[in-house]
Amino acid sequence: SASERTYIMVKPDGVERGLVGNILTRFEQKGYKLCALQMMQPSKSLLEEHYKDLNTRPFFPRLIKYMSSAPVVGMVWSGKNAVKTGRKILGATNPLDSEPGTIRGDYCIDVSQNLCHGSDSVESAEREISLWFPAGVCDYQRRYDSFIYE
Ligand code: DAT
Ligand code: MG
Repeated sequence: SASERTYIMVKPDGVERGLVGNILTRFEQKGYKLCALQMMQPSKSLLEEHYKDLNTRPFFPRLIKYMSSAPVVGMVWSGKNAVKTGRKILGATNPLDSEPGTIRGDYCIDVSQNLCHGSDSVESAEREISLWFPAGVCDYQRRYDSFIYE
């Protein structure tokens, strides 16, 4: 439905490289609705909770260290198929496999510095949105939606 939500995050490398506007613009121009936007320096415990499914993986300590190396910019976008299409806009996890035209395909090379995060299912999106935006996000009607949806 048009109210499907996803959590998209510009990682520290994306913030430091000045790619926040570029990443945000792709979701805006696609037609998704911005529901929340925040810059923050996440704590290790928040990152460990965010990535808890990966905590047995060998790269986990490096992942947490990288993710806490600079601020991140988190966003909530809503719209039809936001989770799956959001992942397509980001590109494959490993930038070596990401198609040109995707964010990762266009701007990075190493899987350990792949610029952005996107929720992988509706359930994880809702979990991540509650985790990163415990006070809630904006809910509003957008007149522009009549140009996006039939
Ligand atoms: P995604 O971010 O596409 O959802 P994921 O959830 O499997 O991918 O992994 C989370 C992040 O962890 C990923 O964006 C980059 C890092 N990562 C994944 N696999 C890795 C690997 N083999 N080596 C180093 N970092 C890795
Ligand atoms: Mg993931």
